[in-house]
Amino acid sequence: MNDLIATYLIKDIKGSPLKKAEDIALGLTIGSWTDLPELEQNQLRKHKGKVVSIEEDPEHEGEAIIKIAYPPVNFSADIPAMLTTVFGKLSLDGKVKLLDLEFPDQLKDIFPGPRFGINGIREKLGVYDRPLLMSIFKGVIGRDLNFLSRQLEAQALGGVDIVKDDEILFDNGLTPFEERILSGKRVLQNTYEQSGHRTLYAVNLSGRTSRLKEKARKAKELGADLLLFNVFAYGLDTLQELREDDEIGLPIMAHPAVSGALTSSNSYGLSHSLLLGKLLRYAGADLSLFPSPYGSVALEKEKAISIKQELIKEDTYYKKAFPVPSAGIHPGLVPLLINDFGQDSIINAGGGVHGHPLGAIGGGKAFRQAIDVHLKGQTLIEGAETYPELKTALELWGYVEVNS
Ligand code: 1AE
Repeated sequence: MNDLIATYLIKDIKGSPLKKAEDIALGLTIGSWTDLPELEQNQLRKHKGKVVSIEEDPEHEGEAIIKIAYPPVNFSADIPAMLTTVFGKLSLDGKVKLLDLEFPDQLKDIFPGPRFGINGIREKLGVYDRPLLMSIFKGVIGRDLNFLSRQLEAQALGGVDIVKDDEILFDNGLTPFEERILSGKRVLQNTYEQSGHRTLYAVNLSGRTSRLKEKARKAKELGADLLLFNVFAYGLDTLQELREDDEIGLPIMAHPAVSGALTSSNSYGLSHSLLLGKLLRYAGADLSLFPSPYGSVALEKEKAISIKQELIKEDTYYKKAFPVPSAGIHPGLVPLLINDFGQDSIINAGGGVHGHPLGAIGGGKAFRQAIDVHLKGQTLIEGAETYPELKTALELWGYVEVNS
């Protein structure tokens, strides 16, 4: 099959699901079919959308999963054209959720996928045998570079592998983009010399779309490690443009800000696995952040796992992207995170690092201890007997043990 196949969950179907499916297949391609004279049918046949399957839900009347095949000849080879074809007007037409898109090989070829992927990021850090640890600057709006530098230093000395900007920190007079990169490099070189531990900094690439490439290239020139990018405030095609630019050539961390408006409903929008998993990976994100099932902005476990699966499934076309289950994470959740998301994931925390009674150094250490303890096959409580930072964290936030 050379077509792009879209799978929809449709609710409240009035009348026959087959009729609904045919209306979509025709409505989003050639408009009408049976009324056309034979000559026109012959001319338009290759453009006609086709109903692939209809699965009615016996428990919910008027609900069905419908697959429609769209011929690639109808659209240009870019995400905006594809999304507009399969879910343009249709996204406005009642309870329709786009669950998945299956791309034929000829379309997969046009997506770049991650430039670095899981292995490339691990190589930058020299860490291969454990999940990575990431932390987030917190409370940095209205603060100056000195404040940011002190926070960065503490996080790095705690043993964090990557420190990311808060997604709400944009270019500003107190901590301008270029200065953040330069001071971040100085701080992280110093901590590396002190501790021998390498920490990378992800700077928030923000501002008008027309200036993003120029800013990202400047970031590369100044020695930035990674870019944080609020993809869904801009669009997936913008991510793809950044990924494909060889003068930028930096790993890209996709933040899920704004995506909740597109994914959260069970009746409208796009599925989590499609948006935060498959499309982010195809368009070139090296890391995808999404809410974990356990923290402050919790996502149902099945949905969070479905994102992970799309990011790391074997695919000869694309490198794997790091799943980063986030929000409200603390050291007591580490066994659960590793159990559900595997070693090839990133444990990411803001409050869970900075809120530690011993500060961000203690917070980072507690996370690293929790990871080591769990990978050694010990329980967190056993580990807490050896590590005071971990003990303090478990007392403050609690913990969940799993059988490893
Ligand atoms: C799902 C994104 C999480 C995020 O960006 C963030 O800032 C989390 O902060 P904490 O760990 O909840 O404090």
